[in-house]
Amino acid sequence: MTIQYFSSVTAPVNIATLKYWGKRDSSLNLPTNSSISVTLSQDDLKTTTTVATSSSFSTDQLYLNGKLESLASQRSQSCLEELRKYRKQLEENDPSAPKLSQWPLRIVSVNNFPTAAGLASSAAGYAAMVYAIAQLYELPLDRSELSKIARQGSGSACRSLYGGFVAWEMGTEINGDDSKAVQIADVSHWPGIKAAILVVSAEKKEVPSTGGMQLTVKTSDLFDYRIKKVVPERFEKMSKAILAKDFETFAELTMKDSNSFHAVCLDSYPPIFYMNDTSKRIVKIINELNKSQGRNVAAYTFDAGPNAVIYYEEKDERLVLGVIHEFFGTLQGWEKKKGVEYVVPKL
Ligand code: 2P0
Repeated sequence: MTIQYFSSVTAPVNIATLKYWGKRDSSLNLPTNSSISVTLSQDDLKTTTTVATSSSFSTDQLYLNGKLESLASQRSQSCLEELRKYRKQLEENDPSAPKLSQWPLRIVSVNNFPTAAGLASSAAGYAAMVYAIAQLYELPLDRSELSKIARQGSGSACRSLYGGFVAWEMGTEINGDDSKAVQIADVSHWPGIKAAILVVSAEKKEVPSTGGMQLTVKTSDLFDYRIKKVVPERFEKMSKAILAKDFETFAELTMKDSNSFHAVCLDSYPPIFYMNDTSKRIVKIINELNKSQGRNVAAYTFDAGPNAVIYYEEKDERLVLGVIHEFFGTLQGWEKKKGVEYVVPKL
């Protein structure tokens, strides 16, 4: 009889409110600045990954959304090597433990949202893969330790190991040992906060993040100011705003940081455009809404694509969704209306 071991997990998408953009070491995925994100609920945008290992498998295999994909990239190999290294240590300490580190893995991963459309699919994907294999291997590592492995797959993946409000501390060590995710606050700390995702386009993004950020690091004059002055101050203020449940400040910092990130993209040479005309319309609508209320009732943020995430507090849901409804159509699941589809995940 062939013995197989299985493990299955889900990892949710995280959406940065203080953006990671720039690497100081591209093989270890060490960032040029710390970042902050909000992890969406497990019930909504997520990756579900099942891993199996068996001595009867011939090679490592990955199926992503039903398609056989390569695991040959350095990022995937780094994650698998690290996880096997830890498993091997465990086997050396416990000779009765099965030698799973020597067996091939079969990884089956499914996203319930558009892949590579600027919706952080690589984040949920690598977080789920690392977490599933760590469970399969019964590794005695906490989430911060696992975040360092997931980071090597995709920088933003380290933040999806935690729920709620999460910081990725850039760290200073050359080997990346202190570049890890930590939880600022659990989602129950600020239960009233919500997010609406406006899917302007589900197409694959034109400029992949890795290449985009390397171009920015190399060519943008504004970039240095962003990482040395803007982000460090904003990191402190945003962490405090989250702990104080101060939506006014959180919203302002979130919108400013989205603007700052897209400004350094535009300042790259040749320039990188992620936002399109619909994205810009969303910015204007949210600004007008906030102005009309005399306070920030909503905050927009855009990643490496034209899709928007709108943060708001539950008490303002009717107002915020009403405005979105007015401009873009009904609010039923992923229904397509006037160029934007939207979903309101639970946080
Ligand atoms: C973020 N983004 O903080 C920022 C904001 C996109 C814009 O993290 O090269 O896919 O795999 O480390 O993590 C997208 O970058 O890049 C990203 P790699 P990743 O969420």
